[in-house]
Amino acid sequence: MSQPYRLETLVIHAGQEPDPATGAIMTPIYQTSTYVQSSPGVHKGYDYSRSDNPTRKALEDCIAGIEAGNYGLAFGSGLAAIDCVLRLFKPGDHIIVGNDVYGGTYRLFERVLAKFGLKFTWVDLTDLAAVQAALTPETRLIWLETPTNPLLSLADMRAIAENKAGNILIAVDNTFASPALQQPLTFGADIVMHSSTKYLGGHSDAVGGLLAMKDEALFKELKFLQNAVGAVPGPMDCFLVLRGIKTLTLRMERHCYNALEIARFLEDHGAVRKVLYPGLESHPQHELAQRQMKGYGGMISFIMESPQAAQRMVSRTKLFALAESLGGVESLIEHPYSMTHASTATSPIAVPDALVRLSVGIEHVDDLMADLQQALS
Ligand code: P1T
Repeated sequence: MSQPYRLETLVIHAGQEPDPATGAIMTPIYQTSTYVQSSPGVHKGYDYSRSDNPTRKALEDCIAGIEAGNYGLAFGSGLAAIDCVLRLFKPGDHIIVGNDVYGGTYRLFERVLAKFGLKFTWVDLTDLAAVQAALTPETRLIWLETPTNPLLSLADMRAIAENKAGNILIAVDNTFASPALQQPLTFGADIVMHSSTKYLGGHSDAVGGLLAMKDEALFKELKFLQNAVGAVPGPMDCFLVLRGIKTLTLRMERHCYNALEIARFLEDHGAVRKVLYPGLESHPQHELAQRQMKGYGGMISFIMESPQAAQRMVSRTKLFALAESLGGVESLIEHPYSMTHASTATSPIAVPDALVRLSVGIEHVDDLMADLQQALS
């Protein structure tokens, strides 16, 4: 099932049919490592659960459907999904990366993969001339987040895809927006990646990663790597993500509504120096956000007067829980400099130390604003 259905329908049905054996409407959790064969190599499509598992397959087909792709792959974490993409390349290959990304992505690239000879250039992807200038004959991949974690700047996916040479892949980490707000493959990206730990799962109860793509040859290479390297998720976690995705479009509507209200409230608050949210007219790429996204998302970052003020604020909220991660139904608050992005603290892409990041949940917005108000007072 793919294109004739709209996203609100696909999130519930893509990749999932009632179980042929029992009629169970929910995809069973196939909690098995192996599958009986009638003679060597003769089986019902599954031989070992690192290679394939029916619950995982349903999730893989689901992400392909909701990201407007043809193929999906599931992993044990978002970083495992990113790592799989990077294993397409060889020593000496060059990768352009946005200069604002999740701290763990930076750590994986510079502290793990650079040792294997991959070369990374960190570029402000809001500046198309800078992207052009960073291209070399060895460039094989442009890796981007949009909106970025944690500064919420946007990359113009269509413009970047149109301006690069044919042999360079574009991979978009769509974790912050989710396919409910943008489908990168429709803007010319080759690979879309998710930490399904976040909005896709939606309930802060499972760690996972996903990839989706259109091209069959690229899928085959990545599928080979998924099995050869082996960082796959278990069936229970796949089930939880499938269940979470069913309410994705509904949840995103409320995340977006609450976040815009809160962003406006913070922008008017005297204790806040600057609010970063693509839905605000003050955001430098608000016009691109209107063009590229169907909503502005549930993530807000803001800069306080000092690091001390930021640390104090994040320790004082009661409803917003102080925790890493994002994208769940409950609201979270954190201090990126010392928490999610601590691995970049001494790097050229360090985040401001007075920055606070919110993952705005789907509680009543008045309760959320009252909590922020008391924490800022
Ligand atoms: O945590 P994991 O499922 O491995 O996903 C890594 C990841 C990748 N990409 C983005 C944009 C992310 O935000 C993350 C994980 N981020 C957090 C844990 C966080 O609090 O920002």
